[in-house]
Amino acid sequence: MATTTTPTHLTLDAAVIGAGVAGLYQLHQLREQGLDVRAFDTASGVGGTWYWNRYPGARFDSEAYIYQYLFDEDLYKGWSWSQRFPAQPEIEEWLNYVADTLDLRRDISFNTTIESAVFDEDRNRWTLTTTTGDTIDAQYLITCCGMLSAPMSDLFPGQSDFAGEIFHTARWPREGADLAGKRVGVIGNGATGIQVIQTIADEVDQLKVFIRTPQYALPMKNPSYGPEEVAWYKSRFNELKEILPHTFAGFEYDFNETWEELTPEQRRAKLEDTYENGSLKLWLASFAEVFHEEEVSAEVSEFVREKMRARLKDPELCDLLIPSDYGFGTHRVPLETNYLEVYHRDNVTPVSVRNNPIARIVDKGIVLEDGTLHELDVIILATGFDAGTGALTRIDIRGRGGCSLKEDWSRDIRSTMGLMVHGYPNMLTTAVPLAPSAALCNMTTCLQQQTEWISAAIRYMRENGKTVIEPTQEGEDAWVAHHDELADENLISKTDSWYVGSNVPGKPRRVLSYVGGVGAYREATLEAAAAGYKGFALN
Ligand code: NA7
Repeated sequence: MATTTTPTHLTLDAAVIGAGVAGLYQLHQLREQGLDVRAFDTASGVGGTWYWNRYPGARFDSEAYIYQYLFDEDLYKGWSWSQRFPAQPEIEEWLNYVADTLDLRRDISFNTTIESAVFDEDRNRWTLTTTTGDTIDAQYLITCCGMLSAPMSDLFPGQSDFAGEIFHTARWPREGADLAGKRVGVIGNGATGIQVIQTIADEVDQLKVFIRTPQYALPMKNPSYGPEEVAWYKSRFNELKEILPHTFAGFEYDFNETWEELTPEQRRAKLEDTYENGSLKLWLASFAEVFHEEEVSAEVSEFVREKMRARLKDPELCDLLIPSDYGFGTHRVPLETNYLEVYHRDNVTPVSVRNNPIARIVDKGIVLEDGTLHELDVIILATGFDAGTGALTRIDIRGRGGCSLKEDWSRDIRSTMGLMVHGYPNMLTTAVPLAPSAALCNMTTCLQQQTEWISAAIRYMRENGKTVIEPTQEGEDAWVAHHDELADENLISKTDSWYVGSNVPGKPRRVLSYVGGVGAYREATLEAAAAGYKGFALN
């Protein structure tokens, strides 16, 4: 017999969508400030990205000890990592530790999906509706939905005809998937695909990797951490707290020498040294010119190609797997462990789909445009996300005068510092376009900054008797112009990837993340606040 439940209605000061890295901290801050606040998440547990991305091989590309929150020394030191770049289960455990230590669970509604959010101009409040018809009335709507959380999973005609199993990496089954002895196809070789491919090659019977665009990949050095290493990084808490918010990408390392001031030998030594670090250091702390100057980009790209060639050896593999038509670092740089060597195995076949794209999926497998059928038991879609905008456009968000965020962003993707959008009063955003995020930022560094800015803005409003905040048209125009000016000078703007939204058909092209640096962004947001929220109207 079907059971019916009566929809509930909640009234809050603030509703937070998402219980990942941003949502947990936002909830904590606003609760500490005395607000009646609650977080909502589709998932059955905390973690956001680290709840959903439980595919084989999922792990950090940021050093674990810089990915932690830095607002509370005891919270930081109460957790010990087992590796420099730990895997998803440990990261999910850490976020559970955070939720438990801060006693956050009592203010989170799990298994709850927000379907719509409508701003009522008469009352200056938001009404959120869940997929089960519950409603939430809140003064502030705070979106902590993640930059990379709306999977691109419905991509090929015929997907539902496939007789085997299809998984998108970000919707991997909690109980795991049995790949042993199976014929498995992986579509996509971005940061995610690379982690999956290198991890499952051993386990599966046959692995076919469908490759459209090759990637520059850097080898990861991932030592285990014992008591000595843990004591070492914990002793650096104050130093890290001082450094991270001010660097280009929110990491502990930064660009500190220019290409110009070094001799060719010194440049080479620097590239070798940062490469040997086994991290993203070559990308985010060798030469900033790699993002702006074609010549530097060409030389650094060739350095990485040389390293890849030495490992791949086979010229055909080199052709297929080493990029030649875009510069190093203009895509997200993946870290890998024996990824290139995977293609030397007998059970692994790379399939180029650059000139012979995937046409459809049929009951038996994947069919390419020339009619070739690749028979498979399992298809893994490592095909990425509708980054930055997708999480919010999948919710029906209506601002002033009924304007729709989905419609607005389908014409032009705009925001004010990635913190608010003109036309959507009292909606405060994290991990949305036009702020440093995911692309060129250690996420926790950026999300701490953004949530702290939001909490401070709300405190300011309460202390000053204000109830509505909204970026002005002029304020938003100025930020968009500044963002675009920096973006247009950056070689990222010339390369196709999720960084510019080109992976989503019809998405307006714009460099999604702010490329002026995490430190510079932070200064700009703090200056606006210190000037009485310059660029925002407060009433
Ligand atoms: P990415 O980096 O967007 O990679 C998606 C991959 O899927 C990429 O190799 C794509 O090739 C490929 N793809 C997508 N659609 C197709 C079709 N139709 N045919 C063939 N190949 C396709 O997503 P990830 O999940 O790896 O990483 C996202 C971020 O998560 C990452 O940057 C980190 O910040 C964490 P393409 O390059 O478009 O030719």
